[in-house]
Amino acid sequence: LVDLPDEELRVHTAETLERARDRSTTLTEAVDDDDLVKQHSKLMSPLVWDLAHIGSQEEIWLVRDVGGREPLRPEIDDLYDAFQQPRAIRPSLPLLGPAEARDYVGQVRRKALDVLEQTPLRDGDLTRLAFAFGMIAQHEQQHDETMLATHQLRRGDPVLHAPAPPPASALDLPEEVVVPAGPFLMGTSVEPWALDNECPAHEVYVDAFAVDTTPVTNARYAEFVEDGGYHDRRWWSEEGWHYRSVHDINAPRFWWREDGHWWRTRFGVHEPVPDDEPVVHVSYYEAEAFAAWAGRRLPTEAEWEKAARYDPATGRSRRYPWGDEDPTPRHANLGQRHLRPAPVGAYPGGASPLGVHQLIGDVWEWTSSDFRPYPGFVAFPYREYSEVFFGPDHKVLRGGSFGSDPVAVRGTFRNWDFPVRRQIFAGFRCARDVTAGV
Ligand code: AVJ
Ligand code: FE
Repeated sequence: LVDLPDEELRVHTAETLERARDRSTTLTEAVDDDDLVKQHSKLMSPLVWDLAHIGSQEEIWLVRDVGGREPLRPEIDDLYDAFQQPRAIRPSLPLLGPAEARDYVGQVRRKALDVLEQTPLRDGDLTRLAFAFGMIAQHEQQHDETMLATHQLRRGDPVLHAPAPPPASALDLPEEVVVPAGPFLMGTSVEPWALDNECPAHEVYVDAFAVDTTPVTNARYAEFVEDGGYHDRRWWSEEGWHYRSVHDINAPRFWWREDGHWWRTRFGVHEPVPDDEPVVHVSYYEAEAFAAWAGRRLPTEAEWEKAARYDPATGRSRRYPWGDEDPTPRHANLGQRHLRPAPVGAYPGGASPLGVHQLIGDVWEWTSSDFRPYPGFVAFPYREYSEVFFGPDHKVLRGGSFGSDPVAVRGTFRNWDFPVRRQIFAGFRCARDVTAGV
């Protein structure tokens, strides 16, 4: 983006906003109006809330704040304020109906594009190039991923369709590789659309460690289940065991057992659990228990990022595992092109220099780290994006899933959630300590 002439940057930005809107439209047109207004799970909003919330944020940040324009519908600000309205009560609010919500987001978008035409995109701070527009495109894509998770929780016949992901072409990968001890540059001070919590870049020393070359597969996870892992207190943290027991959790969300085989429901399709895909829909506590059972541990966030970005040949941190080039379908399973993770080994073109595969896309990966600010963190543009979530309650997830758009994933991108969450498209990979020289 930094090298694009102004006019191309404007076109790129408008196209990025349009791609997000096409996806929001797909996700909300796939079901009828009843389905849009109803709550499929207490954890999720009605789809029609997400849609109007997307418009409301765009109105507040682009139309009013950046554009200085008159409010379109100031009376609905509070209804779509995520902090004022807990998810569980959202269906009982006097929300815009489906037709009204569509009309509203369309009106906001026309004004936002007009603001884009009139606004200087370079404000002298090269790291914040057209940032407000990039942030709003990411915000819409994040809610699109949330809406995709709502679709996964919805009962009924399949309404979303997509081709199968590519097959594994990198075969016989080693189970793990060693990342050498030493410092690397974590986070970023130059990525134009990085969110506040990814900044600033800072050097971090990381001891040598071994990391899995791929996310943990369903087949491997099923071994843990069949070995009685969910009923063996040894593998679980105190909170994890409490959570497992209270909710009587015995397998990943959406799995069931029939005739001696594991089955799963995936966007309304019932199918055998595929052995070679990364496991998905596990909580942090389950990931942690699996790792303990396997004699391993989850990577820290710094370890994950070093495995993903560090280039031992130059000592530099890359934007992505494969280099500095934006993600393409050759690199990673992103953007809801496929409605599932791809088998491990399906993206040799996306491997890191050290040979770690599928760090970006497929499944979000739980790390052992709490969500905390980097040294020198400054909240931008508002405290409610990240700062209010810092602390021990949230664990960091990295790398994006098949449901994350490329604009909303980077080598530095940090997601966070409660350790009990399973409806998100989350899996994990394992790591272990190695002593120098091994
Ligand atoms: C970064 C995915 C945790 O969805 O709660 C959306 C992103 N922030 N609207 C979320 C977000 C405000 C956020 N996550
Ligand atoms: Fe939001």
